[in-house]
Amino acid sequence: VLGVAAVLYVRYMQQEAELTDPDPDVVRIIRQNKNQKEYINRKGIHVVVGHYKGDPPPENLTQAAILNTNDYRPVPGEGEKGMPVVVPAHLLDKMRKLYRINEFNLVASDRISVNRSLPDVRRAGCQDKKYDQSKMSAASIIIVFHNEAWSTLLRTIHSAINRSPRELLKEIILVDDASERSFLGRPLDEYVAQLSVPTRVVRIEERTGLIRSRLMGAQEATGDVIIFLDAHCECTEGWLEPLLARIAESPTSVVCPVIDIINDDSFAYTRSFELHWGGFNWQLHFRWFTLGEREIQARRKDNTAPFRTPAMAGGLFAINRDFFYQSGSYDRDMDIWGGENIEMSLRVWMCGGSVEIHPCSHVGHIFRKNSPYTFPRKGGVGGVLHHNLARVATVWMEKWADFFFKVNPEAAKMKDTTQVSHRMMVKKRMNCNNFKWFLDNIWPEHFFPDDDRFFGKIRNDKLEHCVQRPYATGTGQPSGPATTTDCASNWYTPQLFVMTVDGFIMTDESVCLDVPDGGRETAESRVRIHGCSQLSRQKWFHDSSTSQLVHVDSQKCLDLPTAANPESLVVLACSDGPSQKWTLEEVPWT
Ligand code: UD2
Ligand code: MN
Repeated sequence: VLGVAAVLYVRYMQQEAELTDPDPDVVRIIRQNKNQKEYINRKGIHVVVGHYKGDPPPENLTQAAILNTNDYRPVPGEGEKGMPVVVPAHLLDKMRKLYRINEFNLVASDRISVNRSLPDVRRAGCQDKKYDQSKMSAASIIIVFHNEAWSTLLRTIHSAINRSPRELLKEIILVDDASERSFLGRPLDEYVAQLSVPTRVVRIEERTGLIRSRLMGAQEATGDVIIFLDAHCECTEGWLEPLLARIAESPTSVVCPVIDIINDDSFAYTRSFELHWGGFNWQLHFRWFTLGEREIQARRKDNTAPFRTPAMAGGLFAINRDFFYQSGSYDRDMDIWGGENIEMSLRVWMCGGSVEIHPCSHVGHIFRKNSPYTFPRKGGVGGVLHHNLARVATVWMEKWADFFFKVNPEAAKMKDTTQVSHRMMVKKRMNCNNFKWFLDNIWPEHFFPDDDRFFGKIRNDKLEHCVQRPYATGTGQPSGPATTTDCASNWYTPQLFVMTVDGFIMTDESVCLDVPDGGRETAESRVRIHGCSQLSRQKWFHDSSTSQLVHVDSQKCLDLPTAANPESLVVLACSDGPSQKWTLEEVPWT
Protein backbone atom coordinates (compact mmCIF):
# COMPACT_ATOMS: atom_id res chain seq x y z
CA VAL A 1 0.00 0.00 0.00
CA LEU A 2 2.81 2.33 0.90
CA GLY A 3 4.48 1.63 -2.44
CA VAL A 4 1.36 2.53 -4.39
CA ALA A 5 0.88 5.65 -2.34
CA ALA A 6 4.46 6.64 -3.00
CA VAL A 7 4.06 6.14 -6.73
CA LEU A 8 0.84 8.16 -6.74
CA TYR A 9 2.51 10.83 -4.68
CA VAL A 10 5.43 11.06 -7.08
CA ARG A 11 3.00 11.23 -10.02
CA TYR A 12 1.04 13.93 -8.29
CA MET A 13 4.23 15.85 -7.62
CA GLN A 14 5.35 15.43 -11.20
CA GLN A 15 2.01 16.66 -12.41
CA GLU A 16 2.33 19.66 -10.20
CA ALA A 17 5.85 20.15 -11.49
CA GLU A 18 4.64 20.21 -15.06
CA LEU A 19 2.08 22.83 -14.17
CA THR A 20 4.48 25.05 -12.38
CA ASP A 21 7.76 24.68 -14.19
CA PRO A 22 9.11 23.42 -17.50
CA ASP A 23 12.15 21.92 -15.76
CA PRO A 24 11.25 18.20 -15.42
CA ASP A 25 13.38 17.94 -12.32
CA VAL A 26 11.44 20.52 -10.38
CA VAL A 27 8.78 19.22 -8.03
CA ARG A 28 8.13 22.28 -5.97
CA ILE A 29 9.40 25.80 -6.38
CA ILE A 30 10.22 27.44 -3.11
CA ARG A 31 10.96 30.82 -4.56
CA GLN A 32 12.13 32.38 -7.74
CA ASN A 33 13.33 35.81 -8.77
CA LYS A 34 15.58 37.15 -11.43
CA ASN A 35 18.73 36.14 -9.57
CA GLN A 36 17.87 32.76 -8.26
CA LYS A 37 15.52 29.85 -8.30
CA GLU A 38 15.11 27.57 -5.33
CA TYR A 39 13.24 24.31 -5.71
CA ILE A 40 12.78 20.75 -4.52
CA ASN A 41 13.64 18.21 -7.19
CA ARG A 42 12.24 14.74 -7.80
CA LYS A 43 14.63 13.13 -5.39
CA GLY A 44 13.43 15.48 -2.67
CA ILE A 45 16.65 17.46 -2.78
CA HIS A 46 16.76 21.16 -2.26
CA VAL A 47 18.39 22.89 -5.23
CA VAL A 48 19.37 26.49 -5.70
CA VAL A 49 20.43 27.86 -9.04
CA GLY A 50 21.60 31.39 -9.50
CA HIS A 51 23.60 33.75 -7.44
CA TYR A 52 21.92 34.99 -4.31
CA LYS A 53 21.01 32.48 -1.72
CA GLY A 54 19.09 32.48 1.48
CA ASP A 55 17.72 35.45 3.34
CA PRO A 56 19.69 37.94 5.32
CA PRO A 57 19.75 36.65 8.90
CA PRO A 58 16.58 37.90 10.60
CA GLU A 59 17.08 40.96 12.75
CA ASN A 60 15.86 39.44 15.97
CA LEU A 61 18.58 36.80 15.72
CA THR A 62 21.71 38.81 16.14
CA GLN A 63 24.79 37.56 14.39
CA ALA A 64 26.28 36.59 17.74
CA ALA A 65 23.25 34.51 18.66
CA ILE A 66 23.40 32.62 15.39
CA LEU A 67 27.10 32.10 15.72
CA ASN A 68 26.65 30.45 19.08
CA THR A 69 24.49 27.66 17.79
CA ASN A 70 26.14 24.39 17.10
CA ASP A 71 23.48 22.26 15.53
CA TYR A 72 25.66 19.41 14.38
CA ARG A 73 23.28 16.47 14.68
CA PRO A 74 24.17 13.86 12.09
CA VAL A 75 21.28 11.87 10.68
CA PRO A 76 22.29 8.25 9.99
CA GLY A 77 22.86 7.66 6.30
CA GLU A 78 22.62 11.31 5.32
CA GLY A 79 25.24 12.35 2.77
CA GLU A 80 26.94 8.95 2.90
CA LYS A 81 28.98 7.96 -0.16
CA GLY A 82 28.99 11.63 -1.07
CA MET A 83 25.28 11.61 -1.88
CA PRO A 84 23.28 14.86 -1.70
CA VAL A 85 21.54 15.68 1.55
CA VAL A 86 17.77 15.76 1.78
CA VAL A 87 16.60 18.57 4.02
CA PRO A 88 13.10 17.85 5.35
CA ALA A 89 10.37 20.38 4.71
CA HIS A 90 10.13 21.58 8.31
CA LEU A 91 13.79 22.69 8.21
CA LEU A 92 13.65 24.63 4.95
CA ASP A 93 12.87 27.88 6.67
CA LYS A 94 15.73 27.51 9.11
CA MET A 95 18.00 26.42 6.28
CA ARG A 96 17.37 29.63 4.42
CA LYS A 97 17.92 31.69 7.51
CA LEU A 98 21.29 30.13 8.22
CA TYR A 99 22.57 30.12 4.66
CA ARG A 100 24.19 33.53 4.74
CA ILE A 101 26.35 32.81 7.74
CA ASN A 102 28.72 30.60 5.78
CA GLU A 103 27.36 31.06 2.26
CA PHE A 104 26.74 27.34 2.19
CA ASN A 105 23.95 25.15 3.42
CA LEU A 106 24.82 24.81 7.10
CA VAL A 107 21.66 22.83 7.90
CA ALA A 108 22.63 20.25 5.28
CA SER A 109 26.21 20.09 6.53
CA ASP A 110 25.05 19.58 10.13
CA ARG A 111 23.06 16.51 9.05
CA ILE A 112 26.14 14.76 7.64
CA SER A 113 28.48 12.78 9.87
CA VAL A 114 31.95 14.24 10.25
CA ASN A 115 33.05 10.71 9.33
CA ARG A 116 30.89 10.33 6.24
CA SER A 117 31.97 7.88 3.54
CA LEU A 118 32.95 9.06 0.08
CA PRO A 119 33.32 7.20 -3.19
CA ASP A 120 36.84 6.23 -4.24
CA VAL A 121 37.11 8.61 -7.18
CA ARG A 122 40.63 7.68 -8.25
CA ARG A 123 41.22 6.24 -11.70
CA ALA A 124 42.08 2.53 -11.74
CA GLY A 125 45.80 3.11 -12.33
CA CYS A 126 45.95 5.24 -9.20
CA GLN A 127 44.11 2.74 -7.03
CA ASP A 128 46.60 0.03 -7.98
CA LYS A 129 49.64 2.18 -7.54
CA LYS A 130 52.01 1.32 -4.68
CA TYR A 131 53.95 4.10 -3.02
CA ASP A 132 57.05 3.44 -0.97
CA GLN A 133 56.14 4.88 2.40
CA SER A 134 59.63 4.40 3.82
CA LYS A 135 60.87 7.24 1.61
CA MET A 136 58.16 9.65 2.69
CA SER A 137 58.33 12.24 5.45
CA ALA A 138 55.37 12.76 7.74
CA ALA A 139 53.36 15.90 7.14
CA SER A 140 51.94 18.68 9.27
CA ILE A 141 48.50 19.72 8.09
CA ILE A 142 47.72 23.40 8.51
CA ILE A 143 44.12 24.57 8.39
CA VAL A 144 43.40 28.28 8.87
CA PHE A 145 39.87 29.48 9.40
CA HIS A 146 37.74 32.48 10.18
CA ASN A 147 34.16 31.81 11.36
CA GLU A 148 34.11 28.32 9.90
CA ALA A 149 31.18 26.03 10.74
CA TRP A 150 31.84 23.29 13.26
CA SER A 151 30.65 20.47 11.02
CA THR A 152 32.66 21.46 7.94
CA LEU A 153 35.83 22.12 9.94
CA LEU A 154 35.55 18.83 11.80
CA ARG A 155 34.76 16.92 8.61
CA THR A 156 37.95 18.33 7.09
CA ILE A 157 39.95 17.07 10.06
CA HIS A 158 38.27 13.67 10.34
CA SER A 159 38.46 12.96 6.62
CA ALA A 160 42.19 13.69 6.67
CA ILE A 161 42.79 11.46 9.70
CA ASN A 162 40.49 8.65 8.54
CA ARG A 163 42.08 8.42 5.12
CA SER A 164 45.77 8.82 5.95
CA PRO A 165 48.24 6.24 7.23
CA ARG A 166 48.75 7.30 10.85
CA GLU A 167 52.54 7.36 10.56
CA LEU A 168 52.42 9.86 7.70
CA LEU A 169 50.61 12.50 9.75
CA LYS A 170 52.84 14.32 12.17
CA GLU A 171 50.23 16.73 13.47
CA ILE A 172 47.35 18.99 12.60
CA ILE A 173 47.60 22.69 13.31
CA LEU A 174 44.43 24.74 13.31
CA VAL A 175 44.82 28.48 13.12
CA ASP A 176 41.76 30.38 14.26
CA ASP A 177 41.93 33.79 12.61
CA ALA A 178 39.87 35.68 15.22
CA SER A 179 36.61 33.80 14.71
CA GLU A 180 33.68 35.44 16.42
CA ARG A 181 32.14 32.08 17.19
CA SER A 182 32.44 31.21 20.81
CA PHE A 183 31.52 27.52 20.40
CA LEU A 184 34.75 27.06 18.51
CA GLY A 185 36.66 28.11 21.62
CA ARG A 186 37.05 25.69 24.48
CA PRO A 187 34.84 22.98 22.95
CA LEU A 188 37.17 22.85 19.94
CA ASP A 189 40.29 22.57 22.09
CA GLU A 190 38.70 19.77 24.09
CA TYR A 191 37.42 18.01 21.02
CA VAL A 192 40.72 17.97 19.15
CA ALA A 193 42.65 16.89 22.23
CA GLN A 194 41.13 13.40 21.95
CA LEU A 195 41.90 12.87 18.26
CA SER A 196 44.36 10.14 17.25
CA VAL A 197 46.66 12.64 15.54
CA PRO A 198 48.13 15.41 17.72
CA THR A 199 46.01 18.45 16.93
CA ARG A 200 46.15 21.90 18.41
CA VAL A 201 44.57 25.27 17.91
CA VAL A 202 46.57 28.44 17.49
CA ARG A 203 44.47 31.51 18.15
CA ILE A 204 44.94 34.91 16.57
CA GLU A 205 43.30 37.68 18.58
CA GLU A 206 42.87 40.21 15.84
CA ARG A 207 41.79 39.33 12.34
CA THR A 208 44.85 39.06 10.14
CA GLY A 209 43.75 37.19 7.04
CA LEU A 210 44.59 33.82 5.64
CA ILE A 211 48.09 34.64 4.43
CA ARG A 212 49.59 35.67 7.78
CA SER A 213 47.51 32.98 9.51
CA ARG A 214 49.13 30.33 7.33
CA LEU A 215 52.55 31.78 8.11
CA MET A 216 51.70 31.48 11.78
CA GLY A 217 50.68 27.87 11.33
CA ALA A 218 53.80 27.06 9.34
CA GLN A 219 55.94 28.46 12.13
CA GLU A 220 54.42 25.90 14.51
CA ALA A 221 54.84 22.98 12.13
CA THR A 222 57.46 20.32 12.82
CA GLY A 223 56.81 17.92 9.92
CA ASP A 224 59.22 17.86 6.98
CA VAL A 225 56.29 18.48 4.69
CA ILE A 226 53.51 20.96 5.28
CA ILE A 227 50.09 20.58 3.74
CA PHE A 228 47.64 23.45 3.63
CA LEU A 229 43.91 22.77 3.45
CA ASP A 230 40.91 25.10 3.48
CA ALA A 231 38.63 24.55 6.48
CA HIS A 232 35.78 23.07 4.40
CA CYS A 233 37.40 20.16 2.59
CA GLU A 234 37.01 16.39 2.52
CA CYS A 235 39.97 14.16 1.78
CA THR A 236 39.28 10.99 -0.19
CA GLU A 237 40.90 7.55 -0.10
CA GLY A 238 44.61 7.65 -0.89
CA TRP A 239 44.84 11.43 -1.10
CA LEU A 240 48.04 11.77 0.95
CA GLU A 241 50.56 9.24 -0.37
CA PRO A 242 50.83 10.62 -3.93
CA LEU A 243 51.55 14.11 -2.59
CA LEU A 244 54.23 12.90 -0.19
CA ALA A 245 55.75 10.51 -2.73
CA ARG A 246 56.19 13.31 -5.24
CA ILE A 247 57.82 15.60 -2.70
CA ALA A 248 60.15 12.81 -1.57
CA GLU A 249 61.23 12.41 -5.18
CA SER A 250 61.36 16.14 -5.95
CA PRO A 251 61.61 18.41 -2.88
CA THR A 252 61.18 21.58 -4.92
CA SER A 253 57.83 20.45 -6.31
CA VAL A 254 54.76 22.07 -4.83
CA VAL A 255 52.04 19.48 -5.28
CA CYS A 256 48.29 20.04 -5.36
CA PRO A 257 45.55 17.42 -5.28
CA VAL A 258 42.79 17.44 -7.86
CA ILE A 259 40.14 19.62 -6.23
CA ASP A 260 36.73 17.95 -6.39
CA ILE A 261 33.49 19.77 -5.78
CA ILE A 262 31.35 19.57 -2.66
CA ASN A 263 28.09 21.23 -3.63
CA ASP A 264 27.48 24.31 -1.50
CA ASP A 265 23.78 23.50 -1.31
CA SER A 266 23.32 19.72 -1.26
CA PHE A 267 26.84 18.75 -0.10
CA ALA A 268 26.96 16.14 -2.85
CA TYR A 269 30.51 15.11 -3.76
CA THR A 270 31.38 15.41 -7.44
CA ARG A 271 34.64 14.27 -8.97
CA SER A 272 36.05 17.03 -11.10
CA PHE A 273 37.61 16.88 -14.51
CA GLU A 274 41.28 15.92 -14.27
CA LEU A 275 42.48 17.41 -17.53
CA HIS A 276 42.47 20.94 -16.23
CA TRP A 277 45.33 23.10 -15.19
CA GLY A 278 45.49 26.49 -13.54
CA GLY A 279 46.33 29.85 -15.01
CA PHE A 280 45.14 33.41 -14.54
CA ASN A 281 43.45 36.09 -16.57
CA TRP A 282 44.48 39.69 -17.29
CA GLN A 283 43.09 40.62 -13.87
CA LEU A 284 45.37 38.00 -12.30
CA HIS A 285 42.33 36.04 -11.17
CA PHE A 286 42.93 32.31 -10.99
CA ARG A 287 41.25 30.30 -13.76
CA TRP A 288 41.00 26.66 -14.75
CA PHE A 289 41.82 25.98 -18.40
CA THR A 290 41.84 22.79 -20.44
CA LEU A 291 45.24 21.21 -20.28
CA GLY A 292 47.71 22.36 -22.93
CA GLU A 293 48.40 20.00 -25.82
CA ARG A 294 51.98 19.40 -24.63
CA GLU A 295 50.85 18.19 -21.24
CA ILE A 296 48.15 16.00 -22.74
CA GLN A 297 50.80 14.39 -24.94
CA ALA A 298 53.10 13.94 -21.95
CA ARG A 299 50.27 12.31 -20.01
CA ARG A 300 49.59 9.74 -22.72
CA LYS A 301 52.57 7.80 -21.39
CA ASP A 302 51.35 7.75 -17.79
CA ASN A 303 48.11 9.33 -16.70
CA THR A 304 48.85 8.64 -13.05
CA ALA A 305 51.90 10.91 -13.00
CA PRO A 306 51.81 14.46 -11.62
CA PHE A 307 51.57 17.16 -14.27
CA ARG A 308 52.78 20.73 -14.30
CA THR A 309 50.42 23.66 -13.92
CA PRO A 310 51.25 27.34 -14.45
CA ALA A 311 49.27 28.32 -11.34
CA MET A 312 47.62 26.74 -8.32
CA ALA A 313 44.16 27.43 -6.93
CA GLY A 314 45.78 28.23 -3.61
CA GLY A 315 43.97 26.40 -0.86
CA LEU A 316 45.21 22.84 -1.05
CA PHE A 317 48.84 21.92 -1.54
CA ALA A 318 51.81 20.11 -0.08
CA ILE A 319 55.28 21.62 0.11
CA ASN A 320 58.58 20.61 1.65
CA ARG A 321 58.95 22.75 4.76
CA ASP A 322 62.53 23.80 4.06
CA PHE A 323 61.65 24.68 0.49
CA PHE A 324 58.66 26.68 1.73
CA TYR A 325 61.02 28.99 3.62
CA GLN A 326 63.87 28.95 1.11
CA SER A 327 61.54 30.01 -1.65
CA GLY A 328 60.13 32.92 0.32
CA SER A 329 57.10 31.38 2.14
CA TYR A 330 54.39 34.03 1.66
CA ASP A 331 54.31 37.79 1.30
CA ARG A 332 53.26 38.81 4.80
CA ASP A 333 52.17 42.21 3.61
CA MET A 334 49.25 40.63 1.80
CA ASP A 335 45.99 41.11 3.62
CA ILE A 336 42.96 38.90 4.38
CA TRP A 337 42.36 36.97 1.16
CA GLY A 338 43.42 36.70 -2.47
CA GLY A 339 46.42 36.87 -4.77
CA GLU A 340 48.77 34.81 -2.61
CA ASN A 341 48.17 31.78 -4.82
CA ILE A 342 49.31 33.65 -7.94
CA GLU A 343 52.28 35.07 -6.03
CA MET A 344 53.32 31.63 -4.87
CA SER A 345 52.85 30.09 -8.30
CA LEU A 346 54.99 32.70 -10.07
CA ARG A 347 57.61 32.71 -7.34
CA VAL A 348 57.95 28.93 -7.17
CA TRP A 349 58.20 28.59 -10.93
CA MET A 350 60.49 31.54 -11.48
CA CYS A 351 62.79 30.66 -8.59
CA GLY A 352 63.61 27.06 -9.37
CA GLY A 353 60.64 24.99 -8.19
CA SER A 354 57.59 23.63 -9.92
CA VAL A 355 53.85 23.66 -9.30
CA GLU A 356 52.11 20.39 -10.05
CA ILE A 357 48.79 18.61 -9.79
CA HIS A 358 48.79 14.96 -8.78
CA PRO A 359 45.88 13.22 -10.52
CA CYS A 360 45.88 10.39 -7.97
CA SER A 361 45.14 12.69 -5.04
CA HIS A 362 41.56 13.94 -4.80
CA VAL A 363 40.28 16.33 -2.14
CA GLY A 364 36.82 17.89 -2.16
CA HIS A 365 36.23 21.57 -1.41
CA ILE A 366 33.07 23.60 -0.95
CA PHE A 367 33.16 26.29 -3.64
CA ARG A 368 31.02 29.22 -2.63
CA LYS A 369 29.35 31.80 -4.81
CA ASN A 370 29.80 34.62 -2.33
CA SER A 371 32.35 35.30 0.35
CA PRO A 372 30.86 35.00 3.84
CA TYR A 373 33.20 37.24 5.78
CA THR A 374 34.00 40.90 6.07
CA PHE A 375 37.06 42.49 4.50
CA PRO A 376 37.83 44.93 7.27
CA ARG A 377 40.56 47.00 5.64
CA LYS A 378 41.41 48.88 2.48
CA GLY A 379 37.92 49.30 1.09
CA GLY A 380 36.31 45.89 1.19
CA VAL A 381 36.94 42.83 -0.94
CA GLY A 382 37.90 44.82 -4.03
CA GLY A 383 40.37 47.01 -2.21
CA VAL A 384 42.08 44.13 -0.43
CA LEU A 385 42.36 42.08 -3.58
CA HIS A 386 43.69 44.96 -5.67
CA HIS A 387 46.23 45.75 -3.01
CA ASN A 388 47.48 42.16 -2.92
CA LEU A 389 47.54 41.86 -6.69
CA ALA A 390 49.36 45.17 -7.11
CA ARG A 391 52.12 43.62 -5.02
CA VAL A 392 52.19 40.46 -7.14
CA ALA A 393 52.45 42.45 -10.35
CA THR A 394 55.07 44.89 -9.08
CA VAL A 395 57.36 42.20 -7.74
CA TRP A 396 56.98 39.41 -10.25
CA MET A 397 55.83 40.70 -13.61
CA GLU A 398 58.38 43.35 -14.68
CA LYS A 399 57.06 45.21 -17.72
CA TRP A 400 53.88 43.12 -17.70
CA ALA A 401 53.05 44.97 -14.50
CA ASP A 402 52.43 48.03 -16.70
CA PHE A 403 49.99 45.97 -18.70
CA PHE A 404 48.26 44.70 -15.55
CA PHE A 405 47.88 48.24 -14.21
CA LYS A 406 46.47 49.48 -17.52
CA VAL A 407 43.87 46.73 -17.52
CA ASN A 408 43.19 47.27 -13.80
CA PRO A 409 43.23 50.97 -12.99
CA GLU A 410 41.83 50.17 -9.52
CA ALA A 411 44.88 48.11 -8.68
CA ALA A 412 47.12 50.81 -10.15
CA LYS A 413 45.92 53.18 -7.42
CA MET A 414 47.38 50.82 -4.82
CA LYS A 415 50.83 50.35 -6.29
CA ASP A 416 52.49 53.44 -4.86
CA THR A 417 51.09 53.01 -1.38
CA THR A 418 52.60 49.61 -0.75
CA GLN A 419 56.25 48.76 -0.10
CA VAL A 420 57.65 45.73 -1.88
CA SER A 421 61.39 46.01 -1.31
CA HIS A 422 61.62 42.97 0.99
CA ARG A 423 59.93 40.82 -1.64
CA MET A 424 62.28 42.15 -4.29
CA MET A 425 65.08 40.85 -2.10
CA VAL A 426 63.59 37.35 -2.24
CA LYS A 427 63.64 37.56 -6.02
CA LYS A 428 67.24 38.66 -5.99
CA ARG A 429 68.44 36.22 -3.34
CA MET A 430 66.96 33.27 -5.20
CA ASN A 431 68.37 34.54 -8.49
CA CYS A 432 64.97 34.03 -10.04
CA ASN A 433 64.03 33.87 -13.70
CA ASN A 434 61.85 36.64 -15.08
CA PHE A 435 58.20 36.70 -16.09
CA LYS A 436 59.12 36.43 -19.78
CA TRP A 437 60.83 33.14 -18.98
CA PHE A 438 57.71 31.98 -17.13
CA LEU A 439 55.48 32.79 -20.10
CA ASP A 440 57.79 31.23 -22.67
CA ASN A 441 58.65 28.08 -20.80
CA ILE A 442 55.89 27.31 -18.35
CA TRP A 443 52.87 28.76 -20.10
CA PRO A 444 53.51 29.08 -23.84
CA GLU A 445 49.74 28.84 -24.44
CA HIS A 446 49.23 32.13 -22.56
CA PHE A 447 47.20 35.02 -23.96
CA PHE A 448 49.17 37.96 -22.58
CA PRO A 449 50.81 40.46 -24.94
CA ASP A 450 54.45 39.75 -25.74
CA ASP A 451 57.28 41.21 -27.82
CA ASP A 452 56.90 38.70 -30.61
CA ARG A 453 53.16 39.08 -31.09
CA PHE A 454 50.65 41.67 -32.16
CA PHE A 455 48.63 43.33 -29.39
CA GLY A 456 45.82 45.77 -30.05
CA LYS A 457 42.57 46.31 -31.92
CA ILE A 458 41.40 44.79 -35.17
CA ARG A 459 39.74 47.54 -37.18
CA ASN A 460 37.54 47.06 -40.22
CA ASP A 461 38.11 49.62 -42.98
CA LYS A 462 34.58 49.75 -44.28
CA LEU A 463 32.65 50.39 -41.09
CA GLU A 464 35.51 51.80 -39.01
CA HIS A 465 34.45 49.18 -36.49
CA CYS A 466 36.58 47.01 -34.22
CA VAL A 467 36.30 43.28 -33.55
CA GLN A 468 34.77 42.62 -30.17
CA ARG A 469 34.40 39.53 -28.05
CA PRO A 470 31.27 38.77 -26.01
CA TYR A 471 31.28 39.69 -22.34
CA ALA A 472 32.26 37.05 -19.86
CA THR A 473 29.36 35.70 -17.83
CA GLY A 474 30.29 34.79 -14.30
CA THR A 475 33.63 33.06 -14.10
CA GLY A 476 33.25 31.02 -17.28
CA GLN A 477 35.06 31.72 -20.51
CA PRO A 478 33.16 34.20 -22.68
CA SER A 479 31.91 32.59 -25.85
CA GLY A 480 29.56 33.59 -28.61
CA PRO A 481 29.55 35.26 -32.00
CA ALA A 482 32.50 37.48 -32.92
CA THR A 483 31.10 40.88 -33.81
CA THR A 484 32.29 44.39 -34.52
CA THR A 485 31.22 47.64 -32.98
CA ASP A 486 32.39 51.25 -32.75
CA CYS A 487 36.04 51.30 -31.81
CA ALA A 488 36.37 52.23 -28.15
CA SER A 489 39.21 53.86 -26.26
CA ASN A 490 42.47 51.93 -26.14
CA TRP A 491 41.97 50.09 -22.88
CA TYR A 492 38.50 48.73 -23.50
CA THR A 493 39.48 45.10 -23.05
CA PRO A 494 36.70 43.36 -25.07
CA GLN A 495 38.33 44.89 -28.16
CA LEU A 496 41.90 43.94 -27.32
CA PHE A 497 43.47 40.90 -28.95
CA VAL A 498 46.85 39.32 -29.37
CA MET A 499 47.89 37.56 -32.57
CA THR A 500 50.64 35.03 -32.05
CA VAL A 501 53.34 34.09 -34.54
CA ASP A 502 51.44 30.83 -35.07
CA GLY A 503 48.40 32.84 -36.20
CA PHE A 504 46.18 32.41 -33.16
CA ILE A 505 44.04 35.46 -32.42
CA MET A 506 43.49 35.24 -28.69
CA THR A 507 42.26 37.42 -25.90
CA ASP A 508 41.65 37.50 -22.16
CA GLU A 509 40.30 34.31 -20.55
CA SER A 510 42.01 32.16 -23.21
CA VAL A 511 39.41 32.61 -25.90
CA CYS A 512 40.20 32.67 -29.63
CA LEU A 513 38.74 33.77 -32.94
CA ASP A 514 37.38 30.49 -34.24
CA VAL A 515 35.54 29.02 -37.24
CA PRO A 516 33.77 26.13 -35.54
CA ASP A 517 32.63 24.39 -38.74
CA GLY A 518 36.12 24.59 -40.24
CA GLY A 519 34.97 26.87 -43.07
CA ARG A 520 35.60 24.44 -45.87
CA GLU A 521 32.24 22.80 -46.46
CA THR A 522 30.03 25.81 -46.96
CA ALA A 523 30.38 29.03 -48.90
CA GLU A 524 30.03 31.08 -45.77
CA SER A 525 30.81 30.20 -42.15
CA ARG A 526 30.23 31.93 -38.85
CA VAL A 527 33.12 33.22 -36.82
CA ARG A 528 32.89 32.79 -33.10
CA ILE A 529 34.83 33.46 -29.94
CA HIS A 530 35.64 30.12 -28.37
CA GLY A 531 38.05 28.57 -25.88
CA CYS A 532 41.53 28.43 -27.41
CA SER A 533 42.30 24.88 -28.47
CA GLN A 534 45.54 25.15 -30.46
CA LEU A 535 43.63 23.53 -33.33
CA SER A 536 44.44 24.71 -36.85
CA ARG A 537 40.88 25.93 -37.41
CA GLN A 538 41.76 28.81 -35.05
CA LYS A 539 44.71 29.91 -37.20
CA TRP A 540 44.69 33.15 -39.18
CA PHE A 541 47.08 35.01 -41.40
CA HIS A 542 47.09 38.77 -41.82
CA ASP A 543 48.18 39.75 -45.30
CA SER A 544 49.60 43.21 -44.84
CA SER A 545 49.58 43.98 -48.56
CA THR A 546 45.84 43.28 -49.03
CA SER A 547 44.79 43.84 -45.38
CA GLN A 548 42.89 40.57 -45.50
CA LEU A 549 42.62 38.29 -42.49
CA VAL A 550 42.82 34.86 -44.04
CA HIS A 551 41.47 31.82 -42.20
CA VAL A 552 44.29 29.38 -42.81
CA ASP A 553 42.39 26.06 -42.99
CA SER A 554 39.75 27.28 -45.44
CA GLN A 555 41.74 30.00 -47.20
CA LYS A 556 38.65 32.20 -46.83
CA CYS A 557 38.67 35.78 -45.61
CA LEU A 558 37.21 37.43 -42.52
CA ASP A 559 34.21 39.52 -43.52
CA LEU A 560 31.38 41.54 -41.97
CA PRO A 561 27.98 39.97 -41.17
CA THR A 562 25.86 39.07 -44.17
CA ALA A 563 22.13 38.63 -44.84
CA ALA A 564 22.54 34.90 -44.17
CA ASN A 565 24.50 35.51 -40.95
CA PRO A 566 23.48 38.88 -39.60
CA GLU A 567 24.63 38.15 -36.04
CA SER A 568 28.31 37.43 -36.46
CA LEU A 569 31.37 37.95 -38.56
CA VAL A 570 31.85 35.35 -41.27
CA VAL A 571 34.53 33.88 -43.48
CA LEU A 572 33.84 34.09 -47.23
CA ALA A 573 35.71 33.63 -50.49
CA CYS A 574 38.39 36.31 -50.53
CA SER A 575 37.70 39.47 -52.53
CA ASP A 576 38.84 43.07 -52.84
CA GLY A 577 35.85 44.49 -50.97
CA PRO A 578 36.45 46.96 -48.12
CA SER A 579 34.47 44.71 -45.79
CA GLN A 580 37.43 42.31 -45.92
CA LYS A 581 40.03 44.89 -45.12
CA TRP A 582 41.28 44.76 -41.55
CA THR A 583 43.93 46.89 -39.93
CA LEU A 584 45.87 45.55 -36.99
CA GLU A 585 46.11 48.61 -34.79
CA GLU A 586 48.82 48.25 -32.16
CA VAL A 587 48.07 49.41 -28.63
CA PRO A 588 51.20 50.15 -26.58
CA TRP A 589 51.06 48.07 -23.42
CA THR A 590 54.25 48.82 -21.53
C1 UD2 B 1 40.71 30.19 -2.93
C2 UD2 B 1 41.54 29.15 -2.19
C3 UD2 B 1 41.95 29.74 -0.86
C4 UD2 B 1 42.80 30.96 -1.09
C5 UD2 B 1 41.99 31.94 -1.90
C6 UD2 B 1 42.76 33.16 -2.30
C7 UD2 B 1 41.03 26.89 -2.91
C8 UD2 B 1 40.14 25.73 -2.79
N1 UD2 B 1 40.77 27.92 -2.07
O1 UD2 B 1 39.55 30.69 -2.35
O2 UD2 B 1 42.68 28.80 -0.10
O3 UD2 B 1 43.99 30.62 -1.74
O4 UD2 B 1 41.55 31.35 -3.10
O5 UD2 B 1 43.26 33.82 -1.22
O6 UD2 B 1 41.95 26.86 -3.70
N2 UD2 B 1 40.37 32.59 6.04
C9 UD2 B 1 40.98 33.08 7.18
N3 UD2 B 1 40.98 34.43 7.40
C10 UD2 B 1 40.41 35.32 6.54
C11 UD2 B 1 39.81 34.81 5.36
C12 UD2 B 1 39.80 33.44 5.14
O7 UD2 B 1 41.51 32.31 7.97
O8 UD2 B 1 40.47 36.51 6.80
C13 UD2 B 1 40.34 31.15 5.79
C14 UD2 B 1 38.98 30.55 5.48
O9 UD2 B 1 38.26 30.25 6.63
C15 UD2 B 1 39.35 29.34 4.64
C16 UD2 B 1 40.63 29.77 3.94
O10 UD2 B 1 41.11 30.90 4.63
O11 UD2 B 1 39.60 28.21 5.44
C17 UD2 B 1 40.39 30.13 2.48
O12 UD2 B 1 39.35 31.07 2.35
P1 UD2 B 1 38.10 30.80 1.38
O13 UD2 B 1 37.58 29.45 1.58
O14 UD2 B 1 37.16 31.92 1.51
O15 UD2 B 1 38.84 30.91 -0.01
P2 UD2 B 1 38.31 30.30 -1.43
O16 UD2 B 1 38.13 28.84 -1.30
O17 UD2 B 1 37.19 31.10 -1.89
MN1 MN C 1 37.62 27.69 0.42
